[in-house]
Amino acid sequence: MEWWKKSVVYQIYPRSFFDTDGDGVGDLRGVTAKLDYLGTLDVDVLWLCPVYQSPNDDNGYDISDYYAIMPEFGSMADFDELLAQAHARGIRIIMDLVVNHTSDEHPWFQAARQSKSSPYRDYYIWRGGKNGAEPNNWGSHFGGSAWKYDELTDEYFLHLFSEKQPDLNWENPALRQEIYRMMHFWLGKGVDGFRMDTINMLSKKPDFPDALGHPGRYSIAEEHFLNGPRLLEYLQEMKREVLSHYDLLTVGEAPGVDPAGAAELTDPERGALNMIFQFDHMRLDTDPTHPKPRWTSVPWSLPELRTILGRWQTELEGRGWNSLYLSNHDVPRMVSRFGHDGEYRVPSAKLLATLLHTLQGTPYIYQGDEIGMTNVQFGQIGDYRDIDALNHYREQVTEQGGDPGETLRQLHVKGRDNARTPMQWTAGTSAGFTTGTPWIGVNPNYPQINVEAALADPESVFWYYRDLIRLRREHPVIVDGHYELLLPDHPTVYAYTRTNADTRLLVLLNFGTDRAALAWPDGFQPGEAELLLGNYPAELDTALNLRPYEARVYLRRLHA
Ligand code: TEU
Repeated sequence: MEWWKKSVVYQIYPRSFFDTDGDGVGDLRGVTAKLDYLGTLDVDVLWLCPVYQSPNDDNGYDISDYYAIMPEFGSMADFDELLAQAHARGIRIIMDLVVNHTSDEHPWFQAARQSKSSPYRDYYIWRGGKNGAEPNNWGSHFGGSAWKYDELTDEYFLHLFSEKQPDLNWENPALRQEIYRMMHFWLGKGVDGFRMDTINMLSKKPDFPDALGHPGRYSIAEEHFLNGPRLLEYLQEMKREVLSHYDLLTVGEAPGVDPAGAAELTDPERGALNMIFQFDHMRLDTDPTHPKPRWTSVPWSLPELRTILGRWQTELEGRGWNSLYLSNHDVPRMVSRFGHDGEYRVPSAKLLATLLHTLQGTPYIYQGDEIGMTNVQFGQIGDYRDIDALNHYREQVTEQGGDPGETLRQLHVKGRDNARTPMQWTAGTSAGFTTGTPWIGVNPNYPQINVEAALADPESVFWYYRDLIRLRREHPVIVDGHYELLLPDHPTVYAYTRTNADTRLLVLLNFGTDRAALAWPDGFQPGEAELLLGNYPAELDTALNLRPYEARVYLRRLHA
């Protein structure tokens, strides 16, 4: 079995992880300093969000030099040291690969915009205007048009994200070779793979048709740039030229991909990647008919979550491989979104962790989730840092005169800064994240929720994660077992088995705040199976009656 199927990945957002030089910004030495902590958690792989040189319009997702480290994060020597120290502990490191766009401050773009005859012109996507306006009605993910007019050459360039993130033109073979060369540079240093940013946006429909989308001036033209005509061809080329020469973990961020599409991308022969991040469950609590679905929040239901996750389990089995995640740096904290961040914070954080670690696929833990960090409610827009949040507020409030309180509430529930507040290490000043002024406010709940307290409490969320990670190593059925749903109609309980040749695992998850009385599933009567892990003290009674947010994992040997 490939190592990346057996691994647990821990995602680090370096800016918010740990600051060693007091400038209020996390750094690479901060990651190195916490390797022992990560070793205690026992994760196998670290995914570093972008650490390359960047003007930080979108916190490193706007790269101005792929071969240099962002000075705020340290130097290339710091990076080499981190990689060596991680490897010495048996921890692998994957990098973020952001190649749908660069920063507008990248020398390629600087040259490209100077003249239509620059050899770099065609590294980006330029079009003339239409009737004195943008070439089409495509909207940017961060608001406004996806085209920006550049007076130097009287043309528009495409930016699916901020206007400081011009899209690269993958149609250009010279550009593709530059990217492969850069990938070899990092892989040559010994990095163990890539998380590929917005990878299914690389191929746009060449005629750039108008978006069908919503009425209104601009709309996000997913149907014209997701999974485009040449995507698989580009990725197969990347595999041939780069990926196949190393032993790597590759995971592509791929919104709008269904299981059939994922199977195509991750098929060991015809595909190119090990796995993708799918987005179906991230859209569960949004209103798709709204012009800005991402900022809406509608109640989600367990039956829908179960249907989505189950579909991915079943349809990808034997064809590709799943990645498992409930949060990352772009979405709210998972305990606030899918659990209960009040009274049941601890049991619900453990319940979600159980789900994350017992489905088939590779689990991704987002920093801070292992101590049950929650969303934050900043009181004013000035406390927010994310370009997406700031643009949204500007559009809603400043430009359209909307209600500031309502917009702030949207940021409280859905904003990306929820996940980006500093990692809470101690109950001391700034949660022990920095001795300086943190670049973004610390969540005020840090005196209760922090690593120091978690490590000291044997019942903490942290030690429960550590147990889950170890179970994965002890019981191959967690990696390879076939998934089967039980209790398909239960309103609050998600129950499933995972079965391989000699073992069956039973997972019971009560997503409700009420008790749930169940019949014992076949073969799991008291005495027939072993309780491997649970988030409440074991009950001695013989009835099966799950407590609020209770999670249990049982194991049964199939051949005595
Ligand atoms: O995200 C791309 C993506 O598809 C979204 O989830 C995006 O964050 C959302 O539409 C806007 O809120 C990736 C990165 O993970 C994100 O941090 C970057 O901002 C983005 O690409 C651009 O590089």
